[in-house]
Amino acid sequence: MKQYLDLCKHILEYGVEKGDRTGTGTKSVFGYQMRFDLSEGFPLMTTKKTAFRLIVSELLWFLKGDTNVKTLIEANNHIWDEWAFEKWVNSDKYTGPDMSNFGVRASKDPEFKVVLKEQMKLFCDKILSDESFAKEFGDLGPVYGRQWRSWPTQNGETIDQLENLIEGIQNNPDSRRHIITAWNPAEVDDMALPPCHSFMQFYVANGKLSCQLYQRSADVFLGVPFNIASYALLVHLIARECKLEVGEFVHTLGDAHIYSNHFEQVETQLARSPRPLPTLLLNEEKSSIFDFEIEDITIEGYDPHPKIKAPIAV
Ligand code: THF
Repeated sequence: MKQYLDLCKHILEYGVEKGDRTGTGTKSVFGYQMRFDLSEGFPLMTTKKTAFRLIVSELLWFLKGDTNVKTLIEANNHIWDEWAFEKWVNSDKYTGPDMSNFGVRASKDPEFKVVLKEQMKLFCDKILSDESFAKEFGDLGPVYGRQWRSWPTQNGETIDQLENLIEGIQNNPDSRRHIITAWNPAEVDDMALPPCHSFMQFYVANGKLSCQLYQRSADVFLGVPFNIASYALLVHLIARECKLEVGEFVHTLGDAHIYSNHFEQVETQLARSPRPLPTLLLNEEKSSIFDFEIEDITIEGYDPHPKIKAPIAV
């Protein structure tokens, strides 16, 4: 994962200091590209321990067309909690302690962080136990799953971009239209967070399937390791269904930034040497990408450096 470490170095060296929506502050560059040859091993970060099971449950959640955090919370995956929680605490029905601007406040005020954790726990418990609450406040709006599997058209129908993509790759591999877009301008304002990984294109040559992703906004320390592994997994799943080998994952970044409260963690990671990449194992018995469950997807030979903790910007 030298490519990733080079990206971190590049931002620290050439990035400009830039304010952002979350109020955290970043160092940022615009436009950067990495390439991962997926035949050389599965690109899961080895310079810090990265929770593969969270990456799997998130991708399966997208693939099933789901947009409600309930499914993730049931899988003990909490990476999307903040965005549902934000909708909840900004609603009329929330009567607990003031949670305005909770992301920035938690990073500056340890006492507030305790209160926030309590409220988040209450929120998650209610999502799990109260179905109508989960329906109303667990949903993130028309985010990835909705756009990938049921993009709404003007005449009231929906487009399954993923199914069309797979059919296209199987029937017309040379096509230059193997595209899925999550960026739906008509619905962006209804999403809890507009898509960061917004546009992907697939490509078939020499019996190998490649994918390029355009990511408009890249949280390089926390998000990007997840994004790389997630898209690598997606390529493996589609390649398997289309009886192709895996080619490259090309990762193109728009605003690529390191948050100011991640600088130290990045330095820690840069001081470590990459280790051999793990291998992905997929359950041979599952025939379709739509049938995969969490336990069908595992990795072997993963021996990373220890985890590095960092706060997420909301
Ligand atoms: N918002 C921000 N600011 N950054 C992002 O990367 C991001 N995402 C998704 C939506 N909004 C975002 C959510 N993805 C973690 C990782 C990925 C996320 C959200 C959070 C995270 O905190 N990872 C930690 C701990 C994980 C754990 O073990 O619980 C880590 O160390 O990896 C980008 O699509």
